[in-house]
Amino acid sequence: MRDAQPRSIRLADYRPPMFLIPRTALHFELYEDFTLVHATLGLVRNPASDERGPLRLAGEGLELRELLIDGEAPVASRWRCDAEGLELDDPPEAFELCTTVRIDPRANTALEGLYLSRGMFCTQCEAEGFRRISYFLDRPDVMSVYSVTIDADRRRYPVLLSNGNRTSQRALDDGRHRVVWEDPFPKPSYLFALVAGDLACIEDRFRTRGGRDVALRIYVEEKDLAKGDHAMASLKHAMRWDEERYGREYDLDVFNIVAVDDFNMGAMENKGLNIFNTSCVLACPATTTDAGFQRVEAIVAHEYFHNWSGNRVTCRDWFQLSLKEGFTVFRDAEFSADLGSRDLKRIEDATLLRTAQFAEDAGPLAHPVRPDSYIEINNFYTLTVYEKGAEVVRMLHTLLGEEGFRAGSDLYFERHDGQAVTCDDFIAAMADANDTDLGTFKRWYGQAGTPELTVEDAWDKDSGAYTLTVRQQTPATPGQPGKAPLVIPLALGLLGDAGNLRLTLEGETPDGEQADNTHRVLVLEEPEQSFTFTGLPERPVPALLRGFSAPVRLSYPYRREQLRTLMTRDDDGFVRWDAGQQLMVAALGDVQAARAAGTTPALDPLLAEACAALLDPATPDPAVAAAMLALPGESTLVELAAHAGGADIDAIHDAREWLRAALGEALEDVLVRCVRRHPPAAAYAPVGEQIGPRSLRNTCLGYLATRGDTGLVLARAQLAEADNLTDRLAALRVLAQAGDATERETALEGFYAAWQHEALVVNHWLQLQATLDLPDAVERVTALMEHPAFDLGNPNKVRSLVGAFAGANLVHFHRADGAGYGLLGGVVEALNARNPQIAARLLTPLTKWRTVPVRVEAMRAELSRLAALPALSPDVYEVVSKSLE
Ligand code: 0A1
Ligand code: ZN
Repeated sequence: MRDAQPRSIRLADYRPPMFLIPRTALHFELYEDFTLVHATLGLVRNPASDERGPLRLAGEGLELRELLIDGEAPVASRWRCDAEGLELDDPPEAFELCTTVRIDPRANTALEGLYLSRGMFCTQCEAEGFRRISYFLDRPDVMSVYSVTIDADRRRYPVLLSNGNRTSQRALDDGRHRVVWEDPFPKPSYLFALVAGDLACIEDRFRTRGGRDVALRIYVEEKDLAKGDHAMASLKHAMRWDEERYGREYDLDVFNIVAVDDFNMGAMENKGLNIFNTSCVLACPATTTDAGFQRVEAIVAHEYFHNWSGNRVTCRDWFQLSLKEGFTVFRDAEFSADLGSRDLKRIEDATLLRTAQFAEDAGPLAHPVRPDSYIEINNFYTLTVYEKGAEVVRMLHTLLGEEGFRAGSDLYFERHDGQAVTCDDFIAAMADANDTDLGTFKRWYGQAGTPELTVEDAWDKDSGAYTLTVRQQTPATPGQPGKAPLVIPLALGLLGDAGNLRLTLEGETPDGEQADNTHRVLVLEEPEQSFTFTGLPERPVPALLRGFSAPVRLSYPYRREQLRTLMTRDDDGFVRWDAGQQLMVAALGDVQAARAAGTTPALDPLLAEACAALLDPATPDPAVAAAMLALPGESTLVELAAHAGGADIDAIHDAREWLRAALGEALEDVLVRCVRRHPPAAAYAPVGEQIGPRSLRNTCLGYLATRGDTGLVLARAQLAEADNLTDRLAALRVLAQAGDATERETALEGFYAAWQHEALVVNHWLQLQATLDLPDAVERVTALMEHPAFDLGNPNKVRSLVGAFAGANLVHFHRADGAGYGLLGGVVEALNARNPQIAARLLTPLTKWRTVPVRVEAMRAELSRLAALPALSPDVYEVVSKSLE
């Protein structure tokens, strides 16, 4: 908690650690009401440091019971300990430090360090949780080989786990037992993990390419045993994929995953012992949606991939977080694209980036992929570090090509195995392996803000020359008034009447033979550049930013017919989808303009015809059709409007609902036919052949919800007959949103009665209600906070109800009387001391006050109220103070 103003940590102040800790032995004595942690650390002075003076070890909330230096208690005046750690005067060049501390996992509501979740001990040490377990040099560049002994009651905690391989196990007196784990790989303290509980496990094996036989185990509560198979299959796919695509093999004899219910994030890549939020690992048709199954697969893979990109090669300091996260998100995105639909994965990622990351980059908390400073590192597990960081890695892949990129990644792993390194080291390996200079490219790591590309074209009919002029500019962000041009790969094609045109840039010789000369990656690096394509038979339609080749905003003055052409005819799935979205944005603009002028809006016939075509039985891919039929989300529209000067959330919502109803009306028959054409599969399976048709049917149902009984009848039947959560939730949403009050409450109560024993389903139930567009939405959320199903101590519940309301129910969160802000502020206040990490994360929607001009005062007032609270955690303090600046 805050006494004085929390201090900023700056990248520029990085110093190597004074001491290293090559060996760490920990002994845990776990009891119901306290835990003793005995640590024996072998410390040696770091030859890379010339710092002298006292040695500080981090430690928080620890009650020191014993302190020995080389086996002896030091003189009292030679050491001291405060709320942040332990200080030793004039430490010897090499010594053994033994400490015993008492901690209270039961009272740990912040879920950092060692805590209890549903009677199970578990840990979360990233980023700085280890200091809540023992005094340590709790920084990622101090890597140690760990030996961990765990004692606990054998009946209550039959399963005792830590990192690495289990080396011994024996019974102790008094019904207790002892297990020892040894991890041969040096690791930073943030990768330490311990679990103790009464858990069941599913087991499998994997033989690595090099012949190592690995035991795979997923530990869950007994009741969830049937829900681990999908994660296990995903893990094996990920292990094989990493061998094939990156040549990376697993390196221990066991790989354990544990599912816990109370967890601040999605999952954690602790060496050999991944800990997962139950929501990201458990899966079965009745409790998991199609998207949920895909999420489990992606997150299991993400954590597994960290074994190399993060664990074997880790970060020197927390400013380098994207070194492991950006690279690993890129790796998991490619994995998902290879196993599922590449186009859909790209569309999903581009959507996330354009809505949430662009908003972050345009807001008060904008920061570079490698931040320059922070108050609380937990606030920097952001979309910028993860998703934009992954886009930066993707751009490298685009620029170097698959082979060049792989050569760079091989060199990176080989050069830095066992080290804690920086983003510069990653870029240097990529550059060295490809004999190229990436100095300018590196600006992506240091410069915040979303670059804006403005494209103009000129056509010379006589010579058949077509010139594209591209300007780039990155807007100012807090602390960064001026920006330098970036290296931006702009992938494109040119469409003519008969399809893709061959591309020959001025000065090149036309290549008549090469089959794939219809796609090109232009490399931008100047504020303005022109590219002339020659020998074209007709004026083309430019298909720009294919595959979303860079995390930029791009503007080109497309006419609607051109968008229609791209939507139906471009080779690239992202461009086709994006053209459709732009047509919808234009149609929404028509509605808003008509409303503003007091006239009746009219549906753009071009859009209606394009949507009808997507519903045609001949449309090849139902999953892509569903994505293309989905209206741009309100958050996307708000972000776009905010960029253009300020968003009117009520007008956006009204226009979007009008368009949904207009398309529902115009296409009612086709929509109904499409629903009937895609009946539920005989037996649910989360496979592409079923997910696509299901998604298309439920998208149609969403439109038909605007058609009174037509939609309600279909939804009632679907809810009654569904054998899976995806269909149940889609139907429930229609009934709860479009039905009358009796229908709504009956359906919601019936659903709860049927599923109240399944926590993850209840989370969906909370989330669905939090995002209903009903006049009393705020009151409903407030009432649900008192429901027995809600628990302020469980981050999943808080996210499902309060996070979903503030982040996705925009009109009601921004209600004119400020009740939505008050609700969020109240929860943040309640969580500030209890779980600061979650409190600070929840605040994000309130920090975007600049985007909503008519609510500036009310939003700032709530932020100011929070800022004035006594004992604000550094987490909340940082978000509140920076967003008020
Ligand atoms: N490294 C994990 C996610 C994670 C991040 C931070 C945490 O606490 C602040 C916990 C977990 C991942 O990328 O999956
Ligand atoms: Zn990660």
